[in-house]
Amino acid sequence: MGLRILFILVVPVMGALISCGGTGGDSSIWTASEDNVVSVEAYDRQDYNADVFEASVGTVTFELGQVGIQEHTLVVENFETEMRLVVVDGSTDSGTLDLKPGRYVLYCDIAGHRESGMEARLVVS
Ligand SMILES: [Cu+2]
Repeated sequence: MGLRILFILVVPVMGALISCGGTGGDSSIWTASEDNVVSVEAYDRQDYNADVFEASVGTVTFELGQVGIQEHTLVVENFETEMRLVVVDGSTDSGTLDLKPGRYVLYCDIAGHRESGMEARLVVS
């Protein structure tokens, strides 16, 4: 009798967990917060947390975090001299750019990282 009650309770919970897990992996677009902060995380597998970031026209704040132990940077193509964020030893970094509507490319400028996948789009509208 006790086992039967346990079974009735456990099965629906497992089903709920499985269905939650199935929906988690498809969102690679990251939209800036209401104050136009784009939060980027850099992973040891040489990738960022999203393939596409979205922000609003004007002053865009970029925040870079490090997940893992590798040093990474974040720059915006054609704006490399205006902002270069660096994370190392668990640090975070942030900076701002004034951006017009358009499509931009974010990347890590450490040798080989961009080619390995540390590149993402930024859509400003
Ligand atoms: Cu990198």
